[in-house]
Amino acid sequence: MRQIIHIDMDAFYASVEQRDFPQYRNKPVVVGGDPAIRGVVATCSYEARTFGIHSAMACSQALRLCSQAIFVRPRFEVYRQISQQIRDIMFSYTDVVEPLSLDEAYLDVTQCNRTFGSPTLIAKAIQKDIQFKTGLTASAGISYNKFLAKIASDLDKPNGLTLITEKQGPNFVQQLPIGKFYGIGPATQEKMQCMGIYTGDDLLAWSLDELKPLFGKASLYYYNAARGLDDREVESHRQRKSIGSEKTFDEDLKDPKEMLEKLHQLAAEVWQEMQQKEVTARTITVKVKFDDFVQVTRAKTVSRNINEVVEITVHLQELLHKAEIEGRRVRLLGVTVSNLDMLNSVKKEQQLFLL
Ligand code: DCP
Ligand code: MG
Repeated sequence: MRQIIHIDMDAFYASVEQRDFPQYRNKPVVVGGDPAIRGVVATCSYEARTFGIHSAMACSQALRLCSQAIFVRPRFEVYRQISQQIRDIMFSYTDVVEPLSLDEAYLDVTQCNRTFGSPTLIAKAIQKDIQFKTGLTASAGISYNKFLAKIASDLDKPNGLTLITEKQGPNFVQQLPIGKFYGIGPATQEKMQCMGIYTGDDLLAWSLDELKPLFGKASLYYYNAARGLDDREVESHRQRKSIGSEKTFDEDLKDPKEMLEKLHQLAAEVWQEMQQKEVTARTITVKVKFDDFVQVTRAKTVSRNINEVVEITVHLQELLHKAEIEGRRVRLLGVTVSNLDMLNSVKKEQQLFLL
């Protein structure tokens, strides 16, 4: 039986703003667009939620609900850095971490021996580490599968911890409104409600053969979910720290122009891999090994994420020059990019806004 933890930061963007700007604390803070122009609420502080403000609401509506609300623009760069800090903490407990967005992730801690291998104590320790390192709170859900762990983390927000045991699972699911099931969005919810399915208990009455013609491939997932079962694995793509390519030459290079050419080829390979892995990067490193096996690296960190191969190649000459290659023989060259970020999630996070 698996031991899964789902961690979700509390009012993430808004909590970060309240942390960094004390004047926002205990106040209704809305992170998102400008209410004067078209814009939506990305998230809001718990104080703002008491006025009925929530994610995806038009900012103009939020302002109508709460005239004293403080509207702030998102600072993605800061959120991303914190997200990385949180991930590092998670990876110190298990290798099996699946981030879902900047502020939440699944962890499979079945093999984790820390804190006596108790998933509840592991979750508590992670929450404590997050609070200590970032000054922010997270909520944790613990269960024997992803479906229930995610639901559990939402039950006692903020700064909560909820365990759903194997014994409680099936009963718990029975009373759950189907809109809360993972993967059941508004459209499916409506379809199910038309069939008289409002809760897990209602769904339980349907056999797999009955569900199949109506829901196709998703049927088995729904059928199992109604029984508190979910066999999806936590898919960890352990975040790579860098992507690089290097080459040792049959004959040492003496001509700086030729060296630069080789670096361009290596950069093209790196760029190709970056595209395959859907990552972006901010640091470019050139490695040079001389004929006496002395090795130097020269790096440069740019202020914006790399989006084009030229944003790598444009720096190669300068970095090569800094390696002091003039008049020396070079046996190996390498290009590496680091400070990686996932392109997908970056895009997704930004698309959530229509700023
Ligand atoms: N987000 C967004 N647009 C949305 C929903 C969320 O930009 N429609 C962003 C802002 C949130 C972050 O993603 O801070 C995390 O989303 P959550 O749904 O986890 O919301 P919060 O962390 O803000 O609140 P909660 O305490 O309910 O988790
Ligand atoms: Mg959250």
